[in-house]
Order: sequence, then structure tokens, then C-alpha cells
Amino acid sequence: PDLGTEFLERPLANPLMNAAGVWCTLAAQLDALADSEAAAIVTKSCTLVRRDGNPEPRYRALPLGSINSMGLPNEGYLYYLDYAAHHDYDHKPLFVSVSGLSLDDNLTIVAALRDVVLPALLEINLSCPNVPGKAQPGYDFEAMDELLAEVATAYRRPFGVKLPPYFDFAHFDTVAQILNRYEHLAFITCINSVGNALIIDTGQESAVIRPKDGFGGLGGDYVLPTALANVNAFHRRCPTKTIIGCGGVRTGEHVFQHLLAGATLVQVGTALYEEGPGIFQRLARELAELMAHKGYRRIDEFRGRLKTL
Ligand code: RRO
Repeated sequence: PDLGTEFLERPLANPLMNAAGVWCTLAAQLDALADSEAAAIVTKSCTLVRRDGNPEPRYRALPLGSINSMGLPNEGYLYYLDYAAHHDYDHKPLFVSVSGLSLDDNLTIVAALRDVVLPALLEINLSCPNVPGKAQPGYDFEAMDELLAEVATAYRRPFGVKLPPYFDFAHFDTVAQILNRYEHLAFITCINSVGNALIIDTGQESAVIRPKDGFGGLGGDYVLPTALANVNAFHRRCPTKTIIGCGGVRTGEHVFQHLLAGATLVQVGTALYEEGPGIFQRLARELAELMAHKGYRRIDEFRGRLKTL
């Protein structure tokens, strides 16, 4: 089968890419993604100024996924703009994830990205759960609308948002209504980690990560159903926007489920962290095998065509 797809009218070899935050903080990691079977790349969410992030241990692999409270460690936005300036866009698209700590910081970074006039794609992260004292804009609908209004005015090219998971139809409706007001908000990435979970080690009677008394974002198998629900909820409510699925992808079958729910691209976080960039070749092979088994020749034949009872 043909794994080819299109993102904002650009043909891609397959629908796979990394999730922001995983294997994308340093140039050498991004280069490894550029050399992998991933069809696109996104950089670690950046702030105005370089950050060390939270104290370690701040990531733990678990039998069913991961918990993290990294705290936005990154090299500062100029580092990623420089990386973007040297990236080969004919080879694969590059997204730059932006997670300024204030509206002003976000606008400074967005203006810089606009002014360098690169084909890089802006993904605004509305959903970092791990910076002590900073609420997620994704859970403050007024703040989210204000931020999007300012970004959409300053930045006239297609851009997207990375959303936190939502758990209520009223929230799906409200958020979709806000996003639909912005015409060149072209893509929606669902979901960021399921924030502020607590994993307890029974033997040690202890939290397993140091920051925030052990509270952190869940990824991996734990979050697949929540991710699929959010992908499908926004696919239904935002028909003019492209959905990027993220959450719980470890096998080709998980990729297939995200596509069926309405995703156009599918990001890989925890499983990439654990397996490394070689995972994209395995996922592509597993997706191709599943499609062949089902008699599908192209992703278009099933994407978004989830059946209901
Ligand atoms: O760096 C982090 O702690 C982090 C971020 Br910015 C995010 O958006 N999601 C996440 O799980 N961790």
C-alpha cells in the first residue's frame, strides 16, 4: 500500500512525525529525525530564554507509558530559528513549537518566526502542564482566545495549536468554536500529555519523579483512548482544519486508529523516547501490513471514516 498523504497541500511519504518535546531539543537529535523515516519534524517547545527545566528525575518510563515533568527545558527560541534557517524543507517539513511563558513572549517569538520568512510551520503550545505557577492557556478559554487573536493578527501564514486533552462535550464545543473563528489557524494537534497525574511506587511509598511533589503529564498506553476521543471530537467540530493526532502511539495499529478518527498526521512521543528514531520505520511497516491485510491501498480510503453504532 501507499502510505503517502498530504499536509496543507504538500505531499508527504507517510503520516508519521515526532511529538514536540521528544528527541528534538538539540540539533543532533533533530538531525537524527531528519535522517529517520519520519515524514516531518517538530522542535522542542521554546521560550524566549534558554531553560534548564525542572530538577531530575523528571521523566519515568512505566509499564503502560510515561510520566514527565520536564519543565520546558530548551535552548531558547533563537537556537530553533537558527536550526530552522538551515533545515532542508524539500526533504521534509519542519514545525517550530512555541511555548512562551507570557502573551508578550509568545508574540516576540512569533514575530521573529514571521520576519525570518522560512517555510517552517508554527505550532503554538497551549498545553504545557509542568511549569510551576503557570496555568495552561488551553484550560483558560478567555486567555486562549486572547492569545489566538493576537497571534492570528501578527502572523498571517497558516499556523496551528497543540491542545491539552478535554474530557467534556461542553469543552469540545467551546474550544472548537474559538478555533473556528481563526481562518488561518490551519491545524490542531491533539493531545498533549494528560496533565498532573501522580504515579506512586508502592514499595518505596514514594512519588517517582522529583518536581511538583511527583505530579506530571502522562503519555503512552494510558492516554490512547483520550487522544482518539480528542482527535475525533475536533475532526467532527472543525471540518476546515487539519487534525494532527498525538497520544499513545506505539504500534502501526495505533497509527491506523488515529487516522480512522480523523488525523492527517500522527505524532509519536513516549514510544519514540523509549525506542529512538528507528521506530518510524517499524510503525510505517506495521501500518502498511495492517492496510494490506484490510485491503486498503491508500490512507484516503479510510481516514476519518470511523463507524459508530
Ligand atoms: O517540558 C515539559 O515539561 C512538557 C511540555 Br513543554 C509539554 O507541552 N508537555 C509535556 O508533557 N511536558
